[in-house]
Amino acid sequence: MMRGMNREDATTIFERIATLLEMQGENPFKVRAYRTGAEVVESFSGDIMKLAAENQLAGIKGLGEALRDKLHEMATTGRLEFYEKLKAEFPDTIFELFDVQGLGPKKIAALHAELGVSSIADLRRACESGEAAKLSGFAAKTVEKILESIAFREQHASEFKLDQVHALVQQILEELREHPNVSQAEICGSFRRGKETVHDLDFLVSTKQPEKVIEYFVTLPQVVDVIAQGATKASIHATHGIQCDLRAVASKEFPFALMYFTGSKEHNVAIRQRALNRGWSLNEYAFTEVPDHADAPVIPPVHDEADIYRALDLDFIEPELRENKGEIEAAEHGGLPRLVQLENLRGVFHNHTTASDGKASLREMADAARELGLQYLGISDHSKSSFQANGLDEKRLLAQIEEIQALNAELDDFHVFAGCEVDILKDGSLDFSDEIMARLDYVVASVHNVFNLPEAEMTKRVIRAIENPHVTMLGHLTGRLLLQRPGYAINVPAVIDAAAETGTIIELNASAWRLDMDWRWWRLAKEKGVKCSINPDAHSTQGLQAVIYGIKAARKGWLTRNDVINCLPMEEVKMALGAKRQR
Ligand code: DGT
Ligand code: CA
Ligand code: CA
Ligand code: ZN
Repeated sequence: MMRGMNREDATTIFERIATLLEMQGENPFKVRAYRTGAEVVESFSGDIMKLAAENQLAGIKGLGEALRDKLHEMATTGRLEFYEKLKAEFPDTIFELFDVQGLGPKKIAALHAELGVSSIADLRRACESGEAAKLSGFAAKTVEKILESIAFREQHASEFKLDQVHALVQQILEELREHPNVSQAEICGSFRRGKETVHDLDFLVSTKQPEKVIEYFVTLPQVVDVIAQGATKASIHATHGIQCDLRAVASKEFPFALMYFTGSKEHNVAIRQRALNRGWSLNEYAFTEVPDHADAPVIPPVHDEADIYRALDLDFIEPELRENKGEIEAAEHGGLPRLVQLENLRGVFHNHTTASDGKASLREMADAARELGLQYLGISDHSKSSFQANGLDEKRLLAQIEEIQALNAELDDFHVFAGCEVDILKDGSLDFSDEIMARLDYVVASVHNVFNLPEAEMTKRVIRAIENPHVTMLGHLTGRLLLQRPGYAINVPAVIDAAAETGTIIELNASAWRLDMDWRWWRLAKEKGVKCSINPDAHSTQGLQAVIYGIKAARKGWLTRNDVINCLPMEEVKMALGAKRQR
């Protein structure tokens, strides 16, 4: 079945139409009609896209006939011809401006009309020359924020999020493994180490026919252009413009090359030093004896990566841990953790439905979670202050709890937990009363607005929220959006301490945009006894798949299944959710 557009996309399109029309100098009433239309679509209580699909929009205040028709078209076809045509009248670069944080549609229109700004490059020039500051509505602070946002984007311009590359990696590995001359194929580099973003992808194969395999690689369907091609290596650009390197080695070199190209560089340097200390040099092809080293032991045979570590008297170090952050010392004395695996997950919390800003209904989400082999699903739609996300008020929340109870009565061997993603307000109070939260199985508390508080104030705000006994877990701790905006200023160790003291779980938000709390903090959290919940923050059935990224990040944070509450079976997880209220 073809899916129409969701509310969020339709809102964005109306907003963009308003801005584009404004740039063209259209009649202000027409511009305002689209802007109002966007607000109506965004805040309408009820499934406006469903009504649009069924032509049931008549009588809704703020939506004239022209807009109703357009909504119908979007809801039924998933696109809008009028918008496509309008868009085509502008340079593509104009849309870069819409992604700049702190730059709303009104400002974009003013910049375009007054200064002819139609790309990020133009915008930077206008800000740096002082021209932008002369426009009304552009305080010095605004201009400064815009420049910061441009710099952040540029700094991360050559990085990719995991959702942009994950499927590509699987496809290319599959294609390489299908080739008759390939005996082994692996992905190395930062991707294998589970980094939250990657610069490029490093593939490795073992083969006796490197030229044939290289020739095959550069003609794969995902290849956009070939950067370089040699006898044993090649580099290409693939989908989204990401660079993919391929190395071809002989079978006996494969474990050495796999370890070398997995990195990290810092891990490799430390391992190489360890080899040198016993009289062996180690490179991407082999161990070799250092000449004149008097008492070097005999080099043992190596068939896989584990043999390399074993030869150096180390336990096997999982790729995610190879950052030279204590993993080598731990591997000397059996001190490495047994890392959590995707198969250990029994359920997921923090998921949205059409009741707020999700694309799938409660039942569709439950069916999808069950199909993934999970035993339980936690729903946590937004609370009322998140009006831009159609957050639920008390009445709608209580109705949803009843809907969930009815669904549970129907389902055997699967359970839906009734939760809510409750906004942490500016002063650290919560969007719902204790009385309302007490009706829920669990609460995820998150910051969704007022990001610009000083660090001390933001820290106090979040700590006040987690001191509430009904706050089961803390959502996306820093609010960062990878490659788009840094997190807000907050003292993470202080929050971890408070979570430990109050028995609050911290979320590992698994969305490829977030991966927040960051993997670099989890060892500290675990040391303090804080539990993790790997939360997909799914806004669609597809969104549940984000747990894959969350597992990578959890592994990178040294977490085991015992550290992650959603590895618990049904009865135990119920107790874990209730534990804080019982304290
Ligand atoms: P990125 O930036 O996301 O691509 O990160 P990586 O770690 O994938 O970095 P990349 O692609 O430059 O190199 C892949 C691996 O190759 C790296 O993790 C370790 C290894 N490697 C690359 N250059 C060197 C080097 O100069 N010395 C050592 N020891 N290892 C290197
Ligand atoms: Ca790489
Ligand atoms: Ca590379
Ligand atoms: Zn959220």
